[in-house]
Amino acid sequence: MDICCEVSKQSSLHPKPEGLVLQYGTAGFRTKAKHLDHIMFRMGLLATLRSKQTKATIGVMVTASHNPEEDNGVKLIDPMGEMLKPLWESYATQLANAEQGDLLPTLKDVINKEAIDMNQEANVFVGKDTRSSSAILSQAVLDGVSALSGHSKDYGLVTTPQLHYMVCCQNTQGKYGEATVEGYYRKLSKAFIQLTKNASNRTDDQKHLCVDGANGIGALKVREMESHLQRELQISLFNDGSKGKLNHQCGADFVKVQQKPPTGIKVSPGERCCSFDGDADRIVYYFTDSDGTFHLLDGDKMATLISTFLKELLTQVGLDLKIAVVQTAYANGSSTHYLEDTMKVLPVRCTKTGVKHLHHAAQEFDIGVYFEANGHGTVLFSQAAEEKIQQLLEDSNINDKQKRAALLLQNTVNIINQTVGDAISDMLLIEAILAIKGMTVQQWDAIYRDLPNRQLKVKVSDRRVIDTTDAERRAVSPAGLQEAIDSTVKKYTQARSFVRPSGTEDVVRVYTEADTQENADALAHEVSLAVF
Ligand code: 16G
Ligand code: ZN
Repeated sequence: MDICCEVSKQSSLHPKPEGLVLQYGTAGFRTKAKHLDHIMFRMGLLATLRSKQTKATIGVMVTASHNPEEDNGVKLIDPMGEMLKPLWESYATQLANAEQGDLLPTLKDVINKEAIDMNQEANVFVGKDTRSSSAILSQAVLDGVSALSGHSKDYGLVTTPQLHYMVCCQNTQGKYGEATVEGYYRKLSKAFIQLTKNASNRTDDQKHLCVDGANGIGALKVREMESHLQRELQISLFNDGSKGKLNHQCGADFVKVQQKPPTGIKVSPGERCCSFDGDADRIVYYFTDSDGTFHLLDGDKMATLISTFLKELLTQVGLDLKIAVVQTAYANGSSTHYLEDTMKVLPVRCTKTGVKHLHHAAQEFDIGVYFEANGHGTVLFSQAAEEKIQQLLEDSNINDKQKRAALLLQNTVNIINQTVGDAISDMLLIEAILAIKGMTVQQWDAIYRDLPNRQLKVKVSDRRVIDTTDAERRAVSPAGLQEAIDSTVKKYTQARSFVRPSGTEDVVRVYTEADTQENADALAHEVSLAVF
């Protein structure tokens, strides 16, 4: 059957509600699940075109991450496991918003613009999170792929980073690993076991970790992974989805925003805990001390621990590799200060919010450690860096200390999911580093003290009137806003503030930090008034 016929026939089973307009944003498409059936079908079509054009496997993940259970969303994954190229994001938006009768012409427009050979084979990997709407929505993606005669592989329930990993493995002919969930567990757990062999006399207490699975896919996958870890990590899993609702009063976003432990977790003072978000691409650590004070170890603290560890190993092996940390404006001022002045992991880069910006900036270095404060992050190693580490291991002239450090570096490369931030991979890396350094979570927390901070949302009639520059740290419009912020900030000590329009919600976000929580709160209040 001719393609036009098949697309028309199939798309009528996934009709677009007239007038509904959605945009492919930083998190792909995301809204109430009931509005997404046509979007899913069309993203199946688009992924097939992208696969034909790149002659590579493309991924489609059905998830709304930390959003409520009633929401859903979809994101496309490019050949190396990275986020979709911006030009194709705009095709995604055009295709999503074409009224039913305009779908074929819009599709043909993309085919012509990109000169796509429709005889080229297409392969699409599909994955989904645990939302009740995900099964039917991922079927709509599969229908879209088959309408253009593409081949699909349905991975079923996987975390977002697992699907990114599969796509990368497939397109590198297995060089990155085996494109199966079992292969993923084997690669990461093998590296974890090798790393923890370098930690002496760990007690059961040190091996123990409480994990809040956000009642989502991460909980399922941690359970599957556990048997591979040979009891080197002993996990108490909470919010495993058996009782509670996805992301409700739990998960990484809740913990980070509320600055308190999730519900559904029972822990003793001082115990090391972490929370995943709903699709397990974010993680934050925390503990509560004996007087009940809550301590959050967010993306900045993870970036600091990881970059310090890597820098020490590089010094030990004597490799001259350029390492940098990439952050966003949300990074706590104390972390930037510590990295730049104490650690001298130079340079520290600041980019706009959104994974693709950080990922891109991190690619410019031999080793780029990137984290958003919200807990999304990973480490990128350039090909040259990986080759140098390998050469070192083959060098018979290095001494035992260098050999040990080189092996640690190699296993660190293997434990990391370089395609995207990955809660499971980040958790294993952090656990391994703490074990090797013989460090408690309290000692890790004490590396530097976070400046008290506050985030607020402000509803305005049109958030697009705010335009920013300097990695979103300064507002260029409306006129006078930045001056108002500057003069308010001057009234406080150790203060900093910025405002930016959200990329995922119809609000303006306000961020402040200052010497005390009261001051950070008061400053946030004053700056919000200036935004109106
Ligand atoms: C998206 C981004 C996340 C960012 C957040 C900011 C990706 C995959 N996700 O969820 O990195 O922190 O948006 O949201 O890029 P905001 O613009 O509403 O503050
Ligand atoms: Zn997520």
